[in-house]
Amino acid sequence: MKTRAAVAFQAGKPLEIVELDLEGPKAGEVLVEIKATGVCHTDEFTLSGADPEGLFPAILGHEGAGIVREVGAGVTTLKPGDHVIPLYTPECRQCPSCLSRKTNLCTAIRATQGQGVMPDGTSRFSYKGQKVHHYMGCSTFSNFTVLPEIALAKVNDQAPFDKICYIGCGVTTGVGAVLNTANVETGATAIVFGLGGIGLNVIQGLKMAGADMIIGVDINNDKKAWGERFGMTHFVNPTEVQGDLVAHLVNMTKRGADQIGGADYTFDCTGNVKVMRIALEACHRGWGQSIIIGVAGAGQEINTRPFQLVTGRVWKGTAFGGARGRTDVPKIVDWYMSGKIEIDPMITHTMPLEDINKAFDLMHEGKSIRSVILF
Ligand code: NAD
Ligand code: AHE
Ligand code: ZN
Repeated sequence: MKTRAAVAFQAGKPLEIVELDLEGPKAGEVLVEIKATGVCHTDEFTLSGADPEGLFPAILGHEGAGIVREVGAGVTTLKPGDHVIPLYTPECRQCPSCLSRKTNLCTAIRATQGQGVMPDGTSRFSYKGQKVHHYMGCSTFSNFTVLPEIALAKVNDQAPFDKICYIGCGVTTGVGAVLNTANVETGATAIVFGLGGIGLNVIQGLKMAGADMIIGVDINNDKKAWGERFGMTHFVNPTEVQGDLVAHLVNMTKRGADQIGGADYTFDCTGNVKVMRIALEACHRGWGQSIIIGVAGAGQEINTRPFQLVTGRVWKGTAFGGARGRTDVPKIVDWYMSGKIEIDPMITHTMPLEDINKAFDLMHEGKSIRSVILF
């Protein structure tokens, strides 16, 4: 069949809207009509050329929602008409990682996913006879896409696609980092670096967990009102801080008889390795945990004095907020439907596929929280 998609032909170049050829689903695969997709900073990261796994040409996009149109042989858990969210972190429930119960990082198809192909080693997309790569196993910047059955979460069919697509990455990552990875307790003190599409969901998760002090840090002053809208209690713009930012944050979080400052939990939602160091060092001595969410470019490394860890600070990372997609994503959709979490205000812009490059411009200009493409 034919499908309309935004194709990344080259790193650093705008996406091009073209009509491609799409092969139907093979055994264990599912054809999905994408109805809406968010544009995440990770799409920008890969398009920029900074992603060591970046492949071109490719159809980017990993934050979608849509409807099953056809299933391949052997597919038992989905049928045409089901509403689904694609999962860049699948859940096979059979691999050693899934069975370990210690991680959400299913390994069933990770190797081929990173090579931009389906589990059988081939791509379903082609343009003028040339192969076009899949991306993060999802390729939601295409009106139709093919995914493995284990990479689809079946969700409430009353939920609006233009909102729940955000659960395919940003919402689940931010809220999950708090509830699954950090396991934040009531009364905690937290610092969130980067108040974008992920950071605001970290704040939303911190509020749900009952954190008392929630400090947001961003170089863009427009993000102050955004953070406050979701429960941030204090805002810091590092460019306006006199002296050392770590000392400033530690000072703000001084409490208890010994007046030792530092946050119980910090979250990097910037992808900047210098910020990651500050986030670790702004943690409380003895127990503070810093969670890395941001994705850093090829060749970038994190640094700190080992003494920071010797004295009890913990560095952790999280992918997809530690969520097991087929189990957790339908629940998060239900949280949205029952009003337990908010999504609507964070979707600041919607546009047709033809305008997708505007979504990247808005992100670069710091003007959007999430742009959503409607098919
Ligand atoms: P975004 O562009 O919406 O937000 C980034 C925010 O960081 C912006 O508000 C920006 O002003 C702020 N910022 C930039 N530099 C800063 C600095 N030095 N100090 C403080 N704030 C700064 O991006 P997003 O969609 O929220 O994504 C954030 C990061 O999370 C990206 O690196 C993305 O690739 C990554 N990510 C990771 C996962 C995961 O599973 N680990 C999932 C989604 C996104
Ligand atoms: N390809 C990059 C890494 C990118 C990365 O870390 N991706 C996150 C999701 S970001 C979603 O917006 C992730 O899930 N990582 C786990 C995994 O298995 O990819 C690189 O540096 O090579
Ligand atoms: Zn993402």
